[in-house]
Amino acid sequence: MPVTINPEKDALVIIDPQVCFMPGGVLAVPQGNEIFSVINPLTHRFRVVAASADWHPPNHVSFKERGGPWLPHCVQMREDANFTPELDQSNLSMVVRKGYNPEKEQYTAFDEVSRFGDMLKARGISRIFVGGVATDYCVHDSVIGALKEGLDVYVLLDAIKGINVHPGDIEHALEDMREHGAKLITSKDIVEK
Ligand code: VGL
Ligand code: ZN
Repeated sequence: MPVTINPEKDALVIIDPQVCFMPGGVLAVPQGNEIFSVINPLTHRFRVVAASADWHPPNHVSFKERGGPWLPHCVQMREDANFTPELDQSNLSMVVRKGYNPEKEQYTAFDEVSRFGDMLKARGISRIFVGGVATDYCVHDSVIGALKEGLDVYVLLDAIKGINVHPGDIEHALEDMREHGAKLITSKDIVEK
């Protein structure tokens, strides 16, 4: 299904392209680094390019020592919260942080504090094309969050990777995004005007 980019209203949104989620990182997403051969060229085809960052305080409720499911990861100001050097940041125009409330697990980049949806709309954006990690956590929840804010959402299947803590998680996440109204495409479907 070819989709024509309109730079006035389309944004590329890259979910959590951070060191902690890349191979060698504490919450490595298998093959997570392979998305950048798709994402980096795409960053030069959009006027608005946004990236989210998982940005946890050291005592975050999602960490094992507080009963959560995850090893400490993406701790504010630490090396592994940085964007991976594999991401081409040269055309990055917005960064949005999430997960900073120590008491709240949050996988979506769209919330009342970040007001990411409003920031995009203020720049004229009504459609977003989403890549990043992890398909079954922050990509899924951010896509659902964006749809709830009335944005049109295209998920780029060749620009996302998931974890599959339980077999089938990635498949379910894709199906759920589709059922909520996201369109699942690949970068090859994107054409210039
Ligand atoms: C994520 C697990 C914990 C993600 C963030 O970015 O998908 N996953 N925190
Ligand atoms: Zn996290």
